[in-house]
Amino acid sequence: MLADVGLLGQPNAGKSTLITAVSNARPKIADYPFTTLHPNLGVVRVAPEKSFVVADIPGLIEGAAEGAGLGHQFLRHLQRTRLLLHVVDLAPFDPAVDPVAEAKAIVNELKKYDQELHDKPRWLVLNKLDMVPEDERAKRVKDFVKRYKWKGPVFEISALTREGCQPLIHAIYDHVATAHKVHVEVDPRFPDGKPASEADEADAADAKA
Ligand SMILES: Nc1nc2c(ncn2[C@@H]2O[C@H](COP(=O)(O)OP(=O)(O)O)[C@@H](O)[C@H]2O)c(=O)[nH]1
Ligand SMILES: [Mg+2]
Repeated sequence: MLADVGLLGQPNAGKSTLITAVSNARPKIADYPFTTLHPNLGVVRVAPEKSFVVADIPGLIEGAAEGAGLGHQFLRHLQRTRLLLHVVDLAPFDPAVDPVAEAKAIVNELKKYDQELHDKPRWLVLNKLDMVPEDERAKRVKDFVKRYKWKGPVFEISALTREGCQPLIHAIYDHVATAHKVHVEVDPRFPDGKPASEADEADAADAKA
């Protein structure tokens, strides 16, 4: 695994702003999308003993499955995460840009590249809600979800003002902590459970003797 969570979204969706808002990572905001091959990793601390790792994968664009914009490297990184957060700019500066079409284009790349990556748990994170007048937000979100035909989890945030970011990181932590547990329980190398500590290993040795 590279990280618990991978960020996915069009350039300018607000991935770097989000990872900066919730973690210790300090990527460049609004950087040229293809200046780095390497994902930015950030630790998100939910409570003193509770944290998870998030990876900001820059530069995922249409054509990535065919290798555009170093697409293969980025998609490969996403395979090594447990949960994908699909960040969508719900208030694009250019009114000709349709957020639904943008979102579909990215998901299409996942599907073309690897069905398993497409089928990985993926949550929708609708960003830049601060740019939408408060009395229009509910309608804008509802309309997006309907046209995008989305049935999974949806979070409404502003990475800039951090509105909605706390409920998101708590939900992620709960998901990731559960996924870890399930993973350990079904680890085929240890059908009787993985030795968790030296004490357990000593118990196992005692049992053999
Ligand atoms: N108003 C507003 N602007 C945002 C928000 N999130 C990101 N931005 C701006 O959108 C631009 C692109 O953000 P960035 O995080 O670099 O996007 P990335 O390409 O997905 O990493 C920057 O100018 C950010 O300041 C948000 O929630 N609200
Ligand atoms: Mg970025």
